[in-house]
Amino acid sequence: MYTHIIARTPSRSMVKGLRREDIGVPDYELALEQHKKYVETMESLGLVVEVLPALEDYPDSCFVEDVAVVTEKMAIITNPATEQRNGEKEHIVETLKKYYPEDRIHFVTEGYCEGGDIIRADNHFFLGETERSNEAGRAQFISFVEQYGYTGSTIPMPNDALHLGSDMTYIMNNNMLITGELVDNPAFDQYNKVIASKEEGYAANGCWINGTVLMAEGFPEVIQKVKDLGYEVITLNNSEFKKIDGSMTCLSLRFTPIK
Ligand code: CIR
Repeated sequence: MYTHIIARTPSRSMVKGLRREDIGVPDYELALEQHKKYVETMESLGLVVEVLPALEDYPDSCFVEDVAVVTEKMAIITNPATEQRNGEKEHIVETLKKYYPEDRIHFVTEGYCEGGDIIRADNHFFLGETERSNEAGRAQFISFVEQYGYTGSTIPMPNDALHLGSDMTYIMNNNMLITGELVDNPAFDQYNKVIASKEEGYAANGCWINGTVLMAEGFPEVIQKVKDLGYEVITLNNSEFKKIDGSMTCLSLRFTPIK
């Protein structure tokens, strides 16, 4: 169960957000509206939401999921791989200190990794081997989680994948929402795979909130599959974030504070 989320207001500079292909420039006003709806949806689900101010120097900074990984025992500040994003990590530390004692906050310093590449399934963390992390960063992350009794492993990724979380999210109860090449990876055979077709691949990133799954609208087949498993599904229009490779989970850190 989560009780809190942290989000960050998109900055006007988001029009310069990193993207792998150009499918249009985000409309800032529309992005603000979509972000507001995301926050309101979280509030309607009973969560306490802390919305941090926009950071104009960081076009991608609304994607707070990438700068930290938060659990019921501790928090890890990651180390984003791109020059454009690396400094974002400094701007989450003070906020996390409100929710975690300082000795429960760890920092990835030995290499790179980003939260979007890290998928937790129960007490195991899968780390994507994308260009947004390297071996040293992944190894340090795993060494932190192991100190708390969790386990971790790395997953080879298709070359064009941004993050592991772009192609896969865990929606609890052993259900893995998944698409693309990952479907055939035996590492996930122990899960019930809820497969999004190639055409609906964007919807493989769904955001589980206490039994409800937030999904991008416009992907009817996979949305129905999730509903058929008994979940409430809330669909949101995420179009402006999609233009800069953002999906449903990346707009928040979801957790229960320990302080
Ligand atoms: C980036 O390329 O880093 C951003 N434009 C998108 C990050 C999306 N993050 C996520 O899915 N966790």
